[in-house]
Amino acid sequence: MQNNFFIDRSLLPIAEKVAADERLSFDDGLTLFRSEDLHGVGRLADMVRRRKHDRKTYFNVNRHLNPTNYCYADCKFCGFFVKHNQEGGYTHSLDESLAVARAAVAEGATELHIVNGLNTRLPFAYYTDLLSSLKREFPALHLKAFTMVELDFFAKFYKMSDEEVIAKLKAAGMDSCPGGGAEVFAEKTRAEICTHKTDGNRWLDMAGKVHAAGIKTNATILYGHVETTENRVDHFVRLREQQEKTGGFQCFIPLAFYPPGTQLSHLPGPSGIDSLRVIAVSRLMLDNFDHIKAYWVMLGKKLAQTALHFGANDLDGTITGGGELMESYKVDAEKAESDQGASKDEIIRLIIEAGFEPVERDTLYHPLRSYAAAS
Ligand code: V47
Repeated sequence: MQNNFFIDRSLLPIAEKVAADERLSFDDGLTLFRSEDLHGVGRLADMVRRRKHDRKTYFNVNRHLNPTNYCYADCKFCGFFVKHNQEGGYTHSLDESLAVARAAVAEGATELHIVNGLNTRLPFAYYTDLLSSLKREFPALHLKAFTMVELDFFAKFYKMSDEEVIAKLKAAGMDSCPGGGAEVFAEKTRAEICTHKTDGNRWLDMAGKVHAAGIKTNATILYGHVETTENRVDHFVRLREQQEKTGGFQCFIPLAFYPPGTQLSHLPGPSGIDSLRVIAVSRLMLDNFDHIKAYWVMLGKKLAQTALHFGANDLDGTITGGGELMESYKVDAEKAESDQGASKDEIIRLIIEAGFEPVERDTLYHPLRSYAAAS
């Protein structure tokens, strides 16, 4: 039943908390996910989004680099990485990676987003040489490199302490870390989809150690596979608690599961409605995260644009091509529209069309340039 505020009655206690800027509980999270009033949930998320950022919507010019796709982890949701005994594996030489960076910088990229498979046939120097060579040639290029899962792998495989791994990578040029590898923290579900990988608590612990070293990171959730509603809310609450402790998360990115080519290809993947709901509930639950990203590569441009009205305030980067991992998940509609990603002009147009004000940012959310806002 609705009231004068056109919000379902069951959401009213939550609406009061949101208006008073109070923290929502685990049960509030479940209520938001289970509410039939998607508009109501979206309006509450929009209220928070506007309180934090008004109409500002951020994007950056970046490029993904995936130097090696060999990985021993065998995650069921992953359709990209391969094992050493399988076809289709590659490891870029240093020169190949530098060529990717060169092309990105020529196109105006301010960030390189670097993620790898867990490759058991490379020395640690492969990664430090990569970072230091990139920094030598492009001192101003921000290197957003390595997930918490990779850092955990480095510590165990190369027999170093976490602190040592982080310090060596930082010295070589790691400026911040992307949010991948979080998937779903809840133990039972995580064990079902990624048996051989860093567990949820270890992921959070490593993020805390990276924050303690003065390095910002992002966080993600992979949704729309076998996870439950409780798993989603649990994920938000654990991230929120970690943020209270170490405060280094910049941005949260819900990642819509893309089934083709994975061991879970029989699943349908999340609907557009579900994606809007995950974005809105994450905005409402993660009150101590500044930014929520609608990652257009996986959502599709039109849904990402809509998500700006459901709590998201960032569209991520333009992706000027070359990131094998992300290219492989780009939704089919987007592939048909453009194999080259989105141009800066297109991202700006998407944001203005949605009624927001585009702000080009660097990786650490310093504004670089604002564009004419929609009136
Ligand atoms: O960790 C893997 C996810 C992540 C699939 O920090 C899949 O700014 C959908 O973390 N369908 C890597 N998703 C990407 C990532 C990311 C992307 C954009 C921005 C940032 C950031 C981080 O992609 C993996 C995993 O969770 N993933 N397989 C799939 N089939």
